[in-house]
Amino acid sequence: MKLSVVASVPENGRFLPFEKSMKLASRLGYDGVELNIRDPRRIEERKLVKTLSDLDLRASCIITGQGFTVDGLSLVDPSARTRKLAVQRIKDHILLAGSLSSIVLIGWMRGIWKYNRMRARRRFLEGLRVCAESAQDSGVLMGIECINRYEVDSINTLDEALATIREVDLGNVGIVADTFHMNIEEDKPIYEKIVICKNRLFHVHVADNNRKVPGAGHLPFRRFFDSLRRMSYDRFVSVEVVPPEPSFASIAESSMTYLQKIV
Ligand code: LER
Ligand code: MN
Repeated sequence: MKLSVVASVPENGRFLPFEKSMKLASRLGYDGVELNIRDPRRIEERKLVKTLSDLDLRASCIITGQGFTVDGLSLVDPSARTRKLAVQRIKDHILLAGSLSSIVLIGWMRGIWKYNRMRARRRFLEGLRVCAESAQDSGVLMGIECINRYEVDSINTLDEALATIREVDLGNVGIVADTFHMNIEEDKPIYEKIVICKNRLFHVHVADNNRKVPGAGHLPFRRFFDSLRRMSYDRFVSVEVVPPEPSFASIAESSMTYLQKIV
């Protein structure tokens, strides 16, 4: 099992504070960082790749959700042009993920389904399949994140995610589980439920029940990590605190202090 922590990648010109954060993550003993990126074409890719490799940090995963929350791009948008732009944005993330050997997370870019659930599901699967086929060509894995119902109105649970990836039927599409969302949505404790993902668990986000750092609330992380070990899970577990306050440094430090005792 490897540990990473989420950081936002700045768009052109504000790289220095990010570099400082990366140095801290490396010093604290993280194996990698998870990258929150709005538009991969607007970041300094060469600098990013070099910084990570100089610090011996891996990029665990790319979070793509700002494509929807900032730019309004979703795979189920009523406009075919917007759906096409959403697919293109995800393909841009896939290209970057190819050079970083990271996975690509599909969260908020699934959009909102409530206006016509059947049509939305069809459009989502169509878009996802196109992206996943291009990801396959670049050797990139894609993970559908289960997100709680107060944020999105589809694929809230691991069972729903498993049904979805079965339908897509491509080996490079799996699940991203997030302990904060699981604690809201799942019918069993997080340590019991996680095992249903088996080898389709591609990535894990950890935050406590209050979405603060692990250990700041009451989620049973020891038992959760026991389950991951029993599953022989050897991919990344990534700290994702929302909002990322008081600072990257504080989140990275206190999470590592807690996690190194139980991982
Ligand atoms: C969304 O709530 C979430 O958990 C993030 O990983 C962004 O997709
Ligand atoms: Mn998450």
